[in-house]
This record gives sequence, C-alpha cells and structure tokens, in this order.
Amino acid sequence: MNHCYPFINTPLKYDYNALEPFIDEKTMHLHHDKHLQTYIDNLNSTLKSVPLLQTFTLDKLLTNYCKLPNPLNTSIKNNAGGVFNHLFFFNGMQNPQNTSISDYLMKKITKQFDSFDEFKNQFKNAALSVFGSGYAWLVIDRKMLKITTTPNQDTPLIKGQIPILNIDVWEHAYYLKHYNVRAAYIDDWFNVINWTKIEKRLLLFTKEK
Ligand code: MN3
Repeated sequence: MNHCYPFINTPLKYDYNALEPFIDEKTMHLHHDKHLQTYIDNLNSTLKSVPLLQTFTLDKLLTNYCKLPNPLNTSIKNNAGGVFNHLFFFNGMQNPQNTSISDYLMKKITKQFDSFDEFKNQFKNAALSVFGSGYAWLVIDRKMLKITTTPNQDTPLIKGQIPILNIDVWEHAYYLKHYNVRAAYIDDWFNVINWTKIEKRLLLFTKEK
C-alpha cells in the first residue's frame, strides 16, 4: 500500500491458502481482491476531486474526516476506514505453523487481563457482541491495553486509541466456511494471529522491551 492517493491494492504478505484450514482460500481471494479493492476504488474516486486531501495518509484522513463537509466526511470515514481496517486485519494474520507468542507479549496481556484465556474469552465476547457488521479490537487507550469494538468501517483512531489487533466480523469474512456461526470463525481466527506483528505494533508505542 502506498501512503497516499492514489491508493493501490498490494498483494497479501502470505499465500491465499496460507491460513487454511482456519480461514479458507476462497474467502481470502474474495476478501482481499474484491472487498478491499472496492474500498480502495471508492476512496480513490472520492479523493479524485479533492486535491487538498490527496497528500493525506490513511491515518491522517481517518483522524480528520469529521472536519470535512457532508457527504465527503462519510465517504472518507467509510472508505478510508475500509482500507485501513482490512490492511490491519490481513497484516495481523499469518500461517498457523508460525504463530507463537513471546514472553514479553504474554506478560503484557496477562497483566491486563489476568490470564491469556481470560483475554481470549473477553476478546471473543466483544467480537460476538458486534451487532451487524464491524470489528473487535485490542487497542492502547491511555497507556492501557483495552478491548473495544467498532461498527461498520469505523476505526478506533478517531477516539485517540492506538490499534494493536483486530478481527473483521462482517459476514463476508467468514460466511463461506463458517456460515452464520461467528463464534466458530473467531475460534479459528485465534490460530492464525501473527503475534510477532502484534508485538511490533505494541512496541512502537511502548518504550520498554
Ligand atoms: Mn472485510
């Protein structure tokens, strides 16, 4: 992904079938090549006639859209959000053979949530609680790890939260394999989290190691 307009869809950092058997190849093709592409196309088409915003990064668009007039603000929120959220989601996953969590990250999580199982439990419940479409997130909020959710393509950036991990719970993320059973998809997704990447995101905002 380039940093500003015109945005382009870069390849996944892993093969489409790399997340099997937890997330299927066909879903990854559709999700990356069709769903994400549509958000990119719509964002570019929105920015085409607004030169002032063409040098803005996704982060900058997503923390400033509320200053813009209607309906530009809504289009930026939805489409820049759709691009940001999908890239963040795709980049937070990897082949299930490679996933392991470092002592450092485990300590951070257990310090905040008492145990890793309790973290998983709370995160899953948050993801299940999203009514309709949206995301569950692990964020840094006032220097604390916190689980939160956003509807549609909203991002935590607008609330000043720093995202660390997200799961897309729009039905298109799981319907082909898990049908309507979001809980089974969430359980499977826990097997493909790229904890190395998640730790890197966390370290960017914390001084200690
Ligand atoms: Mn999606």
